[in-house]
Amino acid sequence: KMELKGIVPALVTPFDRDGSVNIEELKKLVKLLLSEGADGFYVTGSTGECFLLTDEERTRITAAVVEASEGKVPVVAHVGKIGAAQAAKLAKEAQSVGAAAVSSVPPFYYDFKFDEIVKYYEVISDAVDLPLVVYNFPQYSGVSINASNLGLIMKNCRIGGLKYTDANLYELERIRMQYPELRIMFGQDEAFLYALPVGVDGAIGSTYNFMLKKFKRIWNAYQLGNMQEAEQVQHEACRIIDKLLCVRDITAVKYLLGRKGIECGSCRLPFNPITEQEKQLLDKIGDLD
Ligand code: NAY
Repeated sequence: KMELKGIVPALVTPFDRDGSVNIEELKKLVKLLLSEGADGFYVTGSTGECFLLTDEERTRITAAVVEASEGKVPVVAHVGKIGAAQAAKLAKEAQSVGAAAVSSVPPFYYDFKFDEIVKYYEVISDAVDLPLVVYNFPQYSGVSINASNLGLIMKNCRIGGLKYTDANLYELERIRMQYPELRIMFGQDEAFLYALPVGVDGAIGSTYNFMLKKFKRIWNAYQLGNMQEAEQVQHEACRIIDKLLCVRDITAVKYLLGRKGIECGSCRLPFNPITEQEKQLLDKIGDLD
């Protein structure tokens, strides 16, 4: 029942004016997205500003999202840290508050060797009874998880899936062919439709916070073989993402959610606050649905 598939928003973390986590707005966002058909939630990931949160905040956020989603969809908690023991501790806490799976980017900094990275995942996996979703995001982590080295992690961990946030669809195809049973969630919203024929099980992304309905339409149209509609909506989404990327994805997503009545505040320092000029650019975006 708690299968990871479909369109899963990588939730933003709303903050109050004083900079503390705004649990009320977060719960409001979860309820809104459930009503729009979210198939799960990915919390305290890159979009959720994970590395700018305390451990206590991360667990509190996971607990709040589990509670607000009322067992209807799986909640995946990103527990990534640099240290294995620290990540394992967060994973245990995520399990205790009801997460359906844990996930982590590879440990970054120090240029860890791949056997060290495998060990890191092993320590997390051993600490909990939950499946582990390996998070490949080479652009930010500096580590590439690919068809050649993924097996080393899979041999030693209870793998629940792979979150693949990279533009290399050839590598994605190689992974899919090599592991037909592996659950793969794609992480580049701007290329969502083009990853579907590779055989991904769904997608996790930041723009599903505010334009989930568009991506549900793309997904449904694709499943029905209606490629023209699927392409048209993907192009609409891409023109919105063009503007988002002139700002910064997280900052822009937070601002745009204001239109839907969800007040997210700014990102934490050292992220810059949004400027008036950036707001004007984002205000030009038409219908989000
Ligand atoms: C997460 O953990 O928050 C994510 O899944 C991040 C996925 C995002 N990728 C990046 C590079 O941040 O949703 C995407 C991205 O914001 C979107 O495709 C626009 O580029």
